[in-house]
Amino acid sequence: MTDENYDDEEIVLSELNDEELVQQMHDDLYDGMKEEIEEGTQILLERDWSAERVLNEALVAGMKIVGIDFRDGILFVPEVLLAANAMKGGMAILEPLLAESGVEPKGKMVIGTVKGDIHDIGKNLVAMMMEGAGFEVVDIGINNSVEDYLAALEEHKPDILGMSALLTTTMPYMKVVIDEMVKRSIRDDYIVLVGGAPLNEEFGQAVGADAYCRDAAQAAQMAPLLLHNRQAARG
Ligand code: B1M
Repeated sequence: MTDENYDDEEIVLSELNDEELVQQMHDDLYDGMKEEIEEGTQILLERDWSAERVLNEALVAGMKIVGIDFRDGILFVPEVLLAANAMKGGMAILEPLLAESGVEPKGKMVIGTVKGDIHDIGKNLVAMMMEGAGFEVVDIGINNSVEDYLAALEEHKPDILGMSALLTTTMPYMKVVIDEMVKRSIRDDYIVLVGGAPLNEEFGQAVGADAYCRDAAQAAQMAPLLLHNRQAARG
């Protein structure tokens, strides 16, 4: 077979073994190929992969590669938007699986990305995993001001406030929100969880959050524990 023929050959995702398929999905995510990502996600699920495994090994790992080339100036905003859109295609298929819990809500969470920040993939994942852990989640979207957060707390009366930030320039805004809650004497009415790639434990403490969550799975593990401790402390 000549190279030319080889190039013309279409890749049939279902004929790839698991390892090749995951590799191909990383490439397809990089190229923003939403339909292929949806198909690959479906195939892995049909091969009895858990939703968490598909999410972590095929989608999140692929997005990491996109992030590195974005940082290094190899990919630009339009390409990254396409990659994000492809990732959302896969996530939409995983969502019902990650969110299924079928039990009484353990509590309620309001979650949103902070002002000046439009990254929402991580936040969406946290929302899905929290639903999967049995929480009712009110997602207030991106670019939220203090007023937006306070209005959502007032309206939905959640147990937990979750804030997400992906930029070093927007993460300090979390402190603005928490400081305002302190000023209004409502800080202790809520458990405040923060997360996002540039944050760390120290930052979470510095802004006055109850906890920093490294990823969505940790948020879903930590939330019931903190809620339980708070209920126990209040007798
Ligand atoms: Co943006 N971007 N971006 N971007 N982008 C980053 C964050 C960046 C690290 C890329 C890079 O340089 N390597 C960099 C930030 C650098 C910095 O601040 N130190 C960056 C930049 C610079 C920018 C712009 C400024 C670029 C520009 O315009 N020149 C611009 C800013 C726009 C704005 O917000 N005002 C911008 C724009 C964009 C797009 C619009 C193109 C797109 C976003 C699309 C969308 O979200 N709908 C985009 C993307 C996709 C990325 C990267 C490549 C991927 C982010 C992502 O979705 N990751 C990102 C590179 C990276 O992070 N490695 C990058 C996958 C997701 C599953 O992970 O979001 O970390 P993550 O969420 C995790 C945890 O962090 C945690 O759980 C999640 C799941 O386990 N978590 C929480 C997150 N939120 C939580 C909340 C919680 C708990 C846990 O609450 C309880």
